[in-house]
Amino acid sequence: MADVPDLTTLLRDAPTNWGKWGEHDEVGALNYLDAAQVLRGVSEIKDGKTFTLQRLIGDPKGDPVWPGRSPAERTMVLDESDWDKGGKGPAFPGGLHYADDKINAFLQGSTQYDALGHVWHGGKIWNGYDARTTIGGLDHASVEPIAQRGAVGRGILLDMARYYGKEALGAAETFTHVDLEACAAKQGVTIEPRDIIVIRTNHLQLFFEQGDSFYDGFCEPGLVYSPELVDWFKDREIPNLVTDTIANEVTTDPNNGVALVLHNALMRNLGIAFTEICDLEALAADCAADGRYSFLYAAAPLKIHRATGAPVNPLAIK
Ligand code: UVW
Repeated sequence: MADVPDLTTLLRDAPTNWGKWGEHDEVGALNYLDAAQVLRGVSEIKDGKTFTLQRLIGDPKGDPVWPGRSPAERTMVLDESDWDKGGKGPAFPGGLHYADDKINAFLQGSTQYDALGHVWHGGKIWNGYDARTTIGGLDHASVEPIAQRGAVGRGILLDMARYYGKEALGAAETFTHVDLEACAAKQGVTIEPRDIIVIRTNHLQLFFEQGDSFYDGFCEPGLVYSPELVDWFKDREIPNLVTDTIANEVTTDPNNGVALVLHNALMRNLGIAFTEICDLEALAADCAADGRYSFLYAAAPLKIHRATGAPVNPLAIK
């Protein structure tokens, strides 16, 4: 596309929440999730059905990751073979044996929370911190404060794949806040202020079906930027956007050719937490079966000092 604008130009007039929670804030819109929101989420629990939303790390069928990242590698460090003759197994009184392993993983390479300082443009990250404070590790708005705080509230599933009558949304398909509202209406549920928005596309099913060709012309489906969409998220005080795609939004905006506009307009500017690569299949099947699309959502990523993101296994409890 000719004349792709830079993000600074595109988002020149876009609103921010910088300073709203003080000059030292590092968790942004998660501040909306106060005790009243936790109790509102708890009130959605009716029968105790529990769903874990993390995608398996080390899936024998493969781990979908953003192009340029690689899936986690798990290495066995100790197992029973280490106590074979000449092995390195340590000798403990009483004959204890044990298994140990480690992983080498992109912190953004599985179901994960992005730190608010994970993306930026124009030299400023969330809350106006200087982007140079990311060098060597995030001095501000790392994932650590999000991990310390956690995200608990009323979650609402918007099953966009079912709404469009598709098994999975295809590459580059887009939808808007108006479509989210229409999906909610069809599901018989209302999107309330401060809801944690959980969007199902089932797009990653195509990763498992297509293999390497999944990455040809990589462009995930998802929400697409407009000033009205940004206002919608801001006015409803949405704290957290959770999806089952790798990057939570259409990868390249078809209207302007810019990559990951909403990472900037929603996360960098409004402080909305992004949770990516969730597995929403069991939850979605249950919601379709019982017609209840709201639940308690509870998640806390791993506490990792100065990190850009961290793995998480969110819970949805109905
Ligand atoms: C990028 O921002 C590049 O990736 P993600 O937020 O999906 O981890």
